[in-house]
Amino acid sequence: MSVVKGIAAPLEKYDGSSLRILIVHTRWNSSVVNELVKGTIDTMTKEHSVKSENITIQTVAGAFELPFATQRLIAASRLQATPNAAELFSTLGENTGPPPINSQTFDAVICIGVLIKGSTMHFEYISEAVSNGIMRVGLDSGIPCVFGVLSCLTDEQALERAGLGVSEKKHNHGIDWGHCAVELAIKNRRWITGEI
Ligand code: RBF
Repeated sequence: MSVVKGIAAPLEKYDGSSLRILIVHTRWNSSVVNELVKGTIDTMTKEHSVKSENITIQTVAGAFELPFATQRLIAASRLQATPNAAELFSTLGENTGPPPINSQTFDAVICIGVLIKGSTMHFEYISEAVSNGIMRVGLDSGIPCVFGVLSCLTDEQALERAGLGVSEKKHNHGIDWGHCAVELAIKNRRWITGEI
C-alpha cells in the first residue's frame, strides 16, 4: 500500500555545499531534542554536502525562547556582515517589510524543540506561540525558518518521532527538517535572483 502520510521525495538533488545553516535548539527534553538535531545535521551533511563548519548551533532553554533567539541571531548576523552605514539602515527596516537579503547571513534556520503535553494549559499556550513566532520570524526576515518543534501528547510519541523507542513506525523527523532546510535555502536563493 502506498504511503498516505508524510513528505514525498524532492524532485531534484540539492547541492548544499555553499549553504550556511543556523540551528537553534532547546535544552528542554534534551534526550529527544539531541537525537532530532543529530538527524537534521546528518541529513544535511551526508545527503546534501552541507559543510559541518557552515552549521552554527545555538541553544535556548525551552521552546518558548526559540522565536526570540532566532530573530536576534538573524539580526546579529546581519549587523556582523554589514559593510557600511547605508546598508545598516536598510537592514533595520522592521516596519517596512522584509529587509533585503544580505548575502552574508544564514541561508536557512532550523528551530528544534519538543513540547510534551502535561496536565496544565502550558502546552497549548507554548505550542501556539512558538509556531506563530517561528512563522513570523521567517516571513519578517525573508530567511527560511524550518519548524522543527514536535508537539507530543505523550513521551512515547516524542521518542517515536525522534527515531527512538520500540515502535515500528519510529522515524526521526530531523531527517525531514534537514531536507526541508536545504531545499528551501536553495530555492530561496533562486527566487531572490529571479530564477524560478
Ligand atoms: N519547553 C519545552 O521546550 N518543552 C516543554 O515541554 C516545556 N514544558 C513546559 C511546561 C511548563 C509547565 C513550563 C512552565 C514550561 C515549559 N517549557 C517547555 C519551557 C518554556 O518553553 C520556557 O522555556 C519557559 O517557560 C521560560 O520562558
